[in-house]
Amino acid sequence: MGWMDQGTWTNKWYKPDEKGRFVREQTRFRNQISEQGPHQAESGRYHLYVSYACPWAHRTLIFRKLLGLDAHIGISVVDWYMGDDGWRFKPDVKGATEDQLFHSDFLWQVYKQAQEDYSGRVTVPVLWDKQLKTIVNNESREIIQMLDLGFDGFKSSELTFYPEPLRQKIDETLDAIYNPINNGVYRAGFATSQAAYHEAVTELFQALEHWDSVLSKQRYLCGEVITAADWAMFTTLLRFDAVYYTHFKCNLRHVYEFPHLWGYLRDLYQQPGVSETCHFDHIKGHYFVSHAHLNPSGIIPEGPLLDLTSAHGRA
Ligand SMILES: N[C@@H](CCC(=O)N[C@@H](CS)C(=O)NCC(=O)O)C(=O)O
Repeated sequence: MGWMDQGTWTNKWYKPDEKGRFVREQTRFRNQISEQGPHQAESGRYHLYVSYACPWAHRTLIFRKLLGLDAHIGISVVDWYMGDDGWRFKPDVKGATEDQLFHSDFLWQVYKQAQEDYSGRVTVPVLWDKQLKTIVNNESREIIQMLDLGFDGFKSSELTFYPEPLRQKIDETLDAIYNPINNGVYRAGFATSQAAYHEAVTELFQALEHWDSVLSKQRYLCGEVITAADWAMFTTLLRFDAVYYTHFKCNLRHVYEFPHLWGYLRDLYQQPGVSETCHFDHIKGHYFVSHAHLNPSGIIPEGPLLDLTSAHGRA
């Protein structure tokens, strides 16, 4: 864990605010794939750097897979362990790959290729442009939208997770779930004061109650079709009972104790192609071993025993 200071890797943990709250830094590469701009959609031109452990990167893997972009956008998968050097490449780890483009040892070296004097965190996902030799974007919410709306000629079907009539609602829902839920589990887990933890956990479970009740009346977050908001919710819920409940102390209720969220999670998990993007060995290994200050023994719990393939009854 660390960050880059003017192109040099420094090993530092996140700095909390004065109240002990976890503050997530804004991502720095925010360009777009578009017909007019420098980054145009082309087969084979873009590459994704991901971790199978990371909920933000997982969003991009789901979009790549479900939209049928695998043949057009390559991936490199980092090792699940993130230590003093940050994300690293270790192809001998099951599921991980080498850096397919530069054979780097560490992800920070890829950031340095994009910008020699880069300052900021070194995070996944990263969307890399092989032609212009730079990072297009490292913000998952923007990457998934680009994969969906920017690669129309390359998608294997008409499928979209941004249907035109729902776009405003999707954006509002993504906004609404980000702070209390997607980032909320990290705000709870990385809080350094009781008050900051309490605030995060309270907001998290209030939001989960709210969406559980929404899902009592409709199948998905924005209505009857799956949208980007559902995939953003999914990658957090998938990790919840296995990791966040214990490791981040989000333990007021498991997801399986919410009557609607639990079926909803299984409904999404059972969509064709999704389970292939879910790697619990990387997920559990990453959190329980990489955050030594939260789990000094590095022991990875064996449970919980969840059956995500059981009938969900949501149709
Ligand atoms: N806002 C970013 C967040 C990405 C992010 O924080 N990824 C984590 C992994 S789950 C990471 O790479 N952390 C490394 C670090 O912060 O040093 C996004 O949505 O893409």
